[in-house]
Amino acid sequence: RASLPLVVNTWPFKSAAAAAWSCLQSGGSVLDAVEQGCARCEAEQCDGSVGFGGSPDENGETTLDAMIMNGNTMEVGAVADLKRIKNAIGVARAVMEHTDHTLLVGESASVFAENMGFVAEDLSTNTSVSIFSQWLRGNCQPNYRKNVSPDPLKFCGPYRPEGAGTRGSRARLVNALSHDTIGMVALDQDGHVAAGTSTNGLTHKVPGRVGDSPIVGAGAYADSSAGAAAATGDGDLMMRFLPSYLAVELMRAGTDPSEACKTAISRIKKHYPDFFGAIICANTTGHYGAACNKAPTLNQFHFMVSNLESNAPVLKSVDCF
Ligand code: SD4
Repeated sequence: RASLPLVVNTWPFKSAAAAAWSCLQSGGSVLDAVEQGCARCEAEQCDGSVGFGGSPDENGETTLDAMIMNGNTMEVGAVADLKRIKNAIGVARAVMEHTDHTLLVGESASVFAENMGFVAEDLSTNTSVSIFSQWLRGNCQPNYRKNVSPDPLKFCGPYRPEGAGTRGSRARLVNALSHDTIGMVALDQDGHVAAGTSTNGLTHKVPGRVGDSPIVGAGAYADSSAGAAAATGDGDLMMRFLPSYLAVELMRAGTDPSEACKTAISRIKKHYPDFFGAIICANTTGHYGAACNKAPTLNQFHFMVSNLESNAPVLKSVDCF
């Protein structure tokens, strides 16, 4: 049954869902709810794949991507390749509220954040250091490079096994580490809609790599006249199809949210049958849906729904197709 207000988020990130729901219930706006929900994941390092201390890149550094979108004004704030700042979605919101820009990246985004009063700190932890040093000690596969001879890749040492840097190793890595972005949509009774994401990207990514999460229409999209959506999964592939935008546009045309999510996944599946990814969405009447691609390590996708029916976050799941 549909009901508003409503918060839906990717994966079983219950504490993030609870933070967003209690924010809405205590009079916060949908933007506050999305920001606080995603920030909870950043602070708790949800699955090691959101926030500091996860997914070291080829240099061993953790960098963050995040975005937030106001479906009333269509304003967006986003940061990508953010360094040294833990609260990426907070910085994304500051971009939205204190600049005329949409997306700030890299070192300059970090300087912006520091100037806005965000604390600069090392995003490495014992965990991220050990993931990185294990990779260096092991076969040190450049998982996300293709068509390169070993020679230019000095950082990995002399040994590189056959097949390193092929899509095969990439698919294994994306799945094996169960890399899980938080994507969240929130809707209130007055028709306000917001969406957001936060992630630390992919482990051993090429430095400078930005995924789908901070890209409008890819990682998330919100339009108070239609609904909102957020995606998770292999961002390098998914961002080519703007799945969140597609789901929202389908809902605008009257498609049921589950079908809208399925169509967005199908569009990607046609080109990349085994891609790892899922999407959630909700329309302005409070109906929601989710869909995921059946991949070697993804049969079922779990997500959280919070509305007045339970007055608390409830774990839902959908079978991948
Ligand atoms: C990315 N989409 O950076 C993110 C990762 C993710 O589930 O969502 N994994 O590609």
